[in-house]
Amino acid sequence: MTTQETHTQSPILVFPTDFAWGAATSAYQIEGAVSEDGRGASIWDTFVRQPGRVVNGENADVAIDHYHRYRDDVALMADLGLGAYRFSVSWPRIQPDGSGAVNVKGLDFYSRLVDELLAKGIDPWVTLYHWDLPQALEDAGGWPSRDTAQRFADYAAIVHDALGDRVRNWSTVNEPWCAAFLGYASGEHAPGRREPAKAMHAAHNLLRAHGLAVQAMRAQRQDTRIGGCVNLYAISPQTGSEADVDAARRIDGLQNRFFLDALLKGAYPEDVLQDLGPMADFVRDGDMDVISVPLDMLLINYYSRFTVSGVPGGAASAAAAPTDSGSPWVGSEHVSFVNAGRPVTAMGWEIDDSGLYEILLRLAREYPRVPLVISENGAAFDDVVTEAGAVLDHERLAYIEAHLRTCHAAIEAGVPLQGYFAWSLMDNFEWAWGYGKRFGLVHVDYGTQRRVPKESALWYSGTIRRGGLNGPAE
Ligand code: IFM
Repeated sequence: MTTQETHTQSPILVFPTDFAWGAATSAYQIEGAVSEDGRGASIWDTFVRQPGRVVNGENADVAIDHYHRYRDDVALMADLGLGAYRFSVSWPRIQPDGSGAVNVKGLDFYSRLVDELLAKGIDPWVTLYHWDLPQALEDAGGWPSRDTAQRFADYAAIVHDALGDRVRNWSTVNEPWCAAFLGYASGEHAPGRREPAKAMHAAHNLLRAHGLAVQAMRAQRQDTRIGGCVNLYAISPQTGSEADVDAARRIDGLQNRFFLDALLKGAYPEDVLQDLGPMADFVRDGDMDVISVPLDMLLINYYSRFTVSGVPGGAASAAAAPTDSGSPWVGSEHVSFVNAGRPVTAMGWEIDDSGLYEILLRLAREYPRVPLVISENGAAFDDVVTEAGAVLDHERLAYIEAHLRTCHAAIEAGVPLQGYFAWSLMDNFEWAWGYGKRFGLVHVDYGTQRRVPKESALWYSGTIRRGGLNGPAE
C-alpha cells in the first residue's frame, strides 16, 4: 500500500476524539545555544567535555539549533498536523546556577515557543526536568543531596507561574530511573558518577523533587494538569527457574515498582528495600506523603522488554552503554540480560509491542484511577537518505504502528489512555551515543540543519488526520 492510499482510507481503529496525538523532544538534545542569553552550564555540558563519555566525543553545543529555528520547527509540526508537542525546559536557562534570580531571557524563549505553538493550534506539554541539572547544583552534591529537590520545586514554581496561564499539561521529572541510575550508578550519563548507594539517594530525591514541585505548582493554580513520568519495561524471566523468576522480580522492582509504588501507593516495595539492605537508608518522616501527592495523570515512556536470567554472566545487557560503565542495577548486579531473539532497533533494543499492552493493563489493574499518557515511544534505525532526498524508514513506521495498535487495544480493554507522543519529533543528540542514533520522525542533516519528514512522519501525519489506524497491517 502506498502512503497516498494509506492517507485516504477511512480508519477502522478509531481513537477517542480528545486523544492527544503528539511528538516529544528534550531541551539539551535539540536546542544548542548553550552559552546564549545567559544560560548557565548543565551537568551535560561538563560531561560531554570529558574524554570517552560520548561516542566520537560529540556534544550538543549546537545540537539541531532549535533555539534559533523554533519557529520553523513549529511550522513543521503544524504541517504534520501534530495536536500536541512535548518539550522540556532547560533549568540552567531559567536559573543559571540552579537557584536564585530568574534569567528572564531564558524564560522568554519558552514563552515565545508556547505562543508559537498555540498560534498554530498545537497543545504545549511541558516537562520540567529532562536531565540537564545546573552544574552548580551538582557541585553542591547533585541529586544525592536532599536540598536539590527543594531547589527543583522553586524552579518548577517559576516556570509554572510564567507559563501556567497558557500551558495546561505538565510533567515534572522525565524518567527518574535514568537520571538516578545512569547518572549516579553506572556513570553512563551525566554526571558520570559510579556510587550505587548515592544513586539510591538520587532516585529518592528525584521523587521528592517531583512531589515538592507538584505541591508548589498546585499552590499557584489548580487548573493545570500535572503528572509524573516514568520509563517502564516489560520484564520476563528467561525460564521458569527460581533464579530467573527472582531476577525478574528484582529488575521489575528496581525499574518499575520502585517508582510506581512510591508515586501511586506512597511506599517503596518491601522486597526492593530488602534487596538493597543497608543501602535503603534514604527515607525520612513525611517523604512518602510528599512523593505520593495525587496526580492528574501518569506519563509512561515505553521502548522494550527485558528478558532476564539469575545466572550471572549471561548474554550482554540489553541496556549496555556505548562507553565503559558500571551497572545501573543497584543491588542486582548479578542479574544478566538475555537476548530473547526478537528483532532489535539500532540501539539493540528488542521490539515488543506486547510489552506495552502488558504494562498498560497492569497499570490499570494495580494502580487504578490514574489517567495514562504514552509520553515517549519510538525507535532508532540506521536511516538512509535516497538520492531524491527521502527517508523510507519502514521499520520505524512499523514500530510506531504496532505500538499504536497496542494502545488502541488497551483503550478497548478499558485502560484510561489519553495520548501518545512519538519519540522523537526530530533526530537529535542521543546522550552518550551522540548523533549516531536517529530516533526522529523528521530527518535532520547535521551539516546543514535541513529537516525532512521521513516516511514515518508522513504516515503518522495521516494517522493523526484520520484520528485512527487503518485495518490490519498489510
Ligand atoms: O532520547 C531518549 C530520551 O531523552 C529519554 N527517553 C529515551 C530516549 C531514547 O533513548
